[in-house]
Amino acid sequence: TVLSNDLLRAIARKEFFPVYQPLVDSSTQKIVGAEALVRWKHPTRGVLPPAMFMELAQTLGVLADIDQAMFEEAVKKRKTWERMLQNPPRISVNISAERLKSPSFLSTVQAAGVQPNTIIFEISEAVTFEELDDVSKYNLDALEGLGVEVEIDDFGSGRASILSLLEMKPRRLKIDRNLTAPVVESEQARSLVASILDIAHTLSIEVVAEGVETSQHAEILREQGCSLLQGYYFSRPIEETAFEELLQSEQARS
Ligand code: G
Ligand code: G
Ligand code: NA
Ligand code: MN
Repeated sequence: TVLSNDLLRAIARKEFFPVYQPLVDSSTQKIVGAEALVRWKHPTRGVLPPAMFMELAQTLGVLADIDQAMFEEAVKKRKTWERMLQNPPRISVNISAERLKSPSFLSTVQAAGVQPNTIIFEISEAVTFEELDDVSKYNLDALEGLGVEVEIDDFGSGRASILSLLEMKPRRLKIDRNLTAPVVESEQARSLVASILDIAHTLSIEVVAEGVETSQHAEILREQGCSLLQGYYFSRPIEETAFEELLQSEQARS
């Protein structure tokens, strides 16, 4: 198809770019992180979200290349923010199973020279530990030594969550927004979130709540023990200049 041909050329043409969504500390509500989410600036169709091209990218075998490009951009951006800001946020990038198992993965991460605690990989729970091959498991283990933290994304949406926590020992998990959305109305949803926090804290894993859309969500999830919050209540994913203005105005106030 036309879109396939466009997608195959898009990497070399540098048509992918990140938008950033803030992660805030639940007690101070200050920005401590930024999730980079890919967008495709298509030459004629405008800016396309991942839903429009990720599956095709996977089929065409270029998903790992997109992830790689986003990682390199994140490393560069973090260095810019270090020069620009007193408290630069960490940047998290999403990583596909394809990239995690790629033979060149570790050497590209190593070559990027990442300072500890600055860049995070988010691995969707949909890519459960059981599905990972030996290369991927080896790569995950090696990341810690390279200063890159790992988080499980969309926690509670997939399979074998608890076992994957034990085996992966991620630094953080992000509770899927389908679990956090109902906490305002539903006692049962709050109990579920409390159980996840219990398990996570037993394993010294920090918990991020996704999908925080209202002040009530923020308050309940903070009170329950989520140390980081992310969602439309704080900001939608926005372009880098807008994000940098947000950071600068926040840090100017403090
Ligand atoms: O930003 P948006 O809601 O459109 O993202 C949709 C989905 O695409 C999310 O689940 C997100 O994790 C995924 N995604 C966004 N950016 C990337 C990326 O750079 N690499 C991979 N593998 N997935 C991404
Ligand atoms: O799978 P992942 O968690 O990476 O998906 C991230 C996507 O979720 C982002 O692209 C963003 O558009 C969407 N998102 C972020 N915050 C919220 C929110 O508060 N509510 C809803 N419905 N979607 C959100
Ligand atoms: Na994510
Ligand atoms: Mn997520």
